[in-house]
Amino acid sequence: MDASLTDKRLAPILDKVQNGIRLDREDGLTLFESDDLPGIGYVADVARERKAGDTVYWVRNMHVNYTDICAVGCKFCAFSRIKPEDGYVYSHERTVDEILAYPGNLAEVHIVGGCNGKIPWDYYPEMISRIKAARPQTHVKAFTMVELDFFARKYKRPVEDILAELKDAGLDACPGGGAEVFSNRLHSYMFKHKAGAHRWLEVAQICHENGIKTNATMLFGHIETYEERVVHLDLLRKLQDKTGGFQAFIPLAYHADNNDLEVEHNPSAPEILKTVAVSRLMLDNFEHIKAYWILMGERLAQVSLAFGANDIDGTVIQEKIYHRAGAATAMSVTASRLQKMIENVGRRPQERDALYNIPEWVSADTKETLAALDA
Ligand code: V47
Ligand code: SF4
Repeated sequence: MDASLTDKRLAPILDKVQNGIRLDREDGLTLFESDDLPGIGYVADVARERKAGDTVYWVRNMHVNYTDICAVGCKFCAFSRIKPEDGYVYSHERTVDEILAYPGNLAEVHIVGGCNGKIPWDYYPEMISRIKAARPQTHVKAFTMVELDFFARKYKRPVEDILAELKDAGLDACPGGGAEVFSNRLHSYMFKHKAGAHRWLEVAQICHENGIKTNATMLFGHIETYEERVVHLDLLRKLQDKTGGFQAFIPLAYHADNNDLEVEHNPSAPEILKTVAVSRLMLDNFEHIKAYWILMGERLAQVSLAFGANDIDGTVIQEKIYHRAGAATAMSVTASRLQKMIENVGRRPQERDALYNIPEWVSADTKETLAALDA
């Protein structure tokens, strides 16, 4: 047995990974149930190296949470405000001002908000077209599957129509939030008033079939079981086999403050690392596993690069969802600090846009560097 493994049940899993054989649900469960964290990390690192080499992606991005008013009432959510008078809706001027205030190049704006029944439909395409007019180079990654489902129900239009109009306005991709855990048990207890597993996956499939790439997430570390986590990952993998439309998977560690769920503690660092690793191993058809430093902290995000992650997300600027739920991390980091975080653990930072292409300004820099070398 490989000396890096103390749990002998991991040996056949490592063997499968080394031979490019897909892990099954039972393997996923074995991994989650194992206490051999270094061993799990080792196996995930082998998978990461085969898939992504030494490159770690990062992005110049910012978040816009256009409204916090939401009557859905998910038990774990500290972000939403039920009464309109307690919350806000950004005017387009405010959104554009925030976006223009970003210093220098901006590759991606990440836009999510509550399901606010008082907003008229036109608000959404107009928000995107105003952003595009203000910053034509910036990709707009906006609206989770939950928001798209809400729009379809609220404005009584098929998701396909909604997407077509948003695409015309400039939508480039969708974020991966709102998936929570694909479990009927948890859906009816924790977030019964929004899309469950079947609808979330159906809307994602519609996005992919209409040329819009999306991300996927899993909210873990509360009352879900390991079996439920494995089912979640397996369902994502099945849809990815069908459409190839997912770009990145982001494991979202539960934050316990200021919400209605009777779980008072956050998952531990080992549990977070294990979940990153098992995600990398189960999601063999996902190119990118993202360590979201905002919820892990910078140090743990760096460590997670040895547990299967190959993307560390972005500069962010102003994060509300996790900070209202108790995150003690900073609200933003500079581009140079992000790159240093990656370099300091021996990996190669690669700047990206929302579609994992290299932004134009990087190509220009590279050309300049090459020209300087030739001179
Ligand atoms: O949808 C809400 C989750 C998500 C809590 O696609 C919570 O690139 C933990 O999806 N504890 C929003 N999680 C964040 C998100 C995301 C983040 C970064 C990048 C991308 C991407 C997506 O956060 C929500 C929900 O699943 N969430 N409350 C909480 N108390
Ligand atoms: Fe609303 Fe999203 Fe919060 Fe649920 S997680 S209450 S849908 S803002």
